Amino acid sequence: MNYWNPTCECMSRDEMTKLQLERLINTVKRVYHNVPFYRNKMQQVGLVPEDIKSMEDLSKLPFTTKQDLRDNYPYGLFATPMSEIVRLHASSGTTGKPTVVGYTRNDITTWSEVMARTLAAAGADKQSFIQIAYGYGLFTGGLGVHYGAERIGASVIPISGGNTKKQVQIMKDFGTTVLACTPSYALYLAETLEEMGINKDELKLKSGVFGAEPWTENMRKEIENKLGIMAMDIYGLSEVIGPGVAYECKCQNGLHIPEDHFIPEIINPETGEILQEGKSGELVLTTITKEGLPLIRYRTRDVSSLNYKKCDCGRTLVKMTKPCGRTDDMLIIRGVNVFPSQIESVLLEIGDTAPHYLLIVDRIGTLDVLEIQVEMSDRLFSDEVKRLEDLEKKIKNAIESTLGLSAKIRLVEPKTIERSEGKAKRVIDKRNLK
Ligand code: DLL
Repeated sequence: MNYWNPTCECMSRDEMTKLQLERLINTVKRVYHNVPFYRNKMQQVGLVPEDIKSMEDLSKLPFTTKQDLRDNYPYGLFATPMSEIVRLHASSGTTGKPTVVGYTRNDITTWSEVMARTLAAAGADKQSFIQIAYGYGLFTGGLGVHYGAERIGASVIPISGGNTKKQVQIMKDFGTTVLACTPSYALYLAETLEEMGINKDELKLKSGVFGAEPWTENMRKEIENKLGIMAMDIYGLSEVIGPGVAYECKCQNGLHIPEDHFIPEIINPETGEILQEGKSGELVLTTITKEGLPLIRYRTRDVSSLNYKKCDCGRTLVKMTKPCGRTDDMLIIRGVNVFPSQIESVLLEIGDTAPHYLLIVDRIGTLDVLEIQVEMSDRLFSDEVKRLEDLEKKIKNAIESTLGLSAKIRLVEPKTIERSEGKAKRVIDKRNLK
């Protein structure tokens, strides 16, 4: 069922563990000898590469964090001479210096491989027309999908982000079958399609690979209905490779991690303790084939859990649950922990509004206040005031009963919340907590 590499995607657990251990041992040796940062960290806890003999020994190794990458900016954690690096990308971090990542020629091959698996799982093949509306540039989205699409032999449409009307026109004229962009941009495209008077049935779109930001099951339904496609979640982060770190299959109930390249763990973010299968916590990833920038136990800050049961699609690769947010994106409002995605889920469940919203958190005196701005649908906008007030109340009650949080709801006019062409900005936190 749509495998790109059945040998690796459907390998038995024993074989996989054997392969992983061999690759892990090599990676640890390589970073110990080539990267002073890793050598120092291992020496601090009294470890030498020969101590890593089984998969359980992975937990002896120290974690690596984004701060470590920043402290060693730009190239301090690279494990090969710069002459072997054929590409640099950088993370889209909004605070501080960006983190720089480097790829050797083999790393680009690995990236193409994991992205080919991602696209094949979404039904793409040589006959596909893949419109890549992720940004090209230092962001890994555009080029990452590009490599996978070329590897598969599909016809690539490298349009990059933005220019939304033109995107729709091209989608129609070129016969795009697979769309690649952020889920928020997919919605914007769907909205623009409507505005341009084009019916989804006039398109050839079959599926989309959406990621780079958290999105809910309700958002998935919205995109699938509006575009008439299967919307697949894809996950990744530049530090680890970019997109290609995990991908959904047609079962759409978790994202497969190519474990022959990346080893996942879930930890309690407060204590660092490893959590059992099924428990939710921070995802930690170790790369075992990367050459340019190998990462040992990298703390992603993304919240997820793991499931090792064989999937109905036949893949044996572990699945991670849809990341619901980042430990550092979690808002704490009057002591209640909330992820923006939980609010999104409630809003879309109610359904009378457009899927565009903004959360504004402020502190008045000592009290945190949350305002949720939600766009009305066109239909609702022309409705009577009474119905709007009722809807505001309904949303307020739903947020209160599901999240235990009282919020001020403000229905705003259609098309007033800024649309995003890349990662959406959903939260404005005015509290100055740092
Ligand atoms: O966003 C790589 C990517 C490009 C992934 C295109 C998927 C598609 P960064 O800019 O380094 O890399 O941002 C990585 O984005 O740690 C998550 O917090 C978030 N993220 C990425 N994919 C998902 C997803 C790219 N499917 C950060 N669901 C990660 C939720 C996601 N969050």
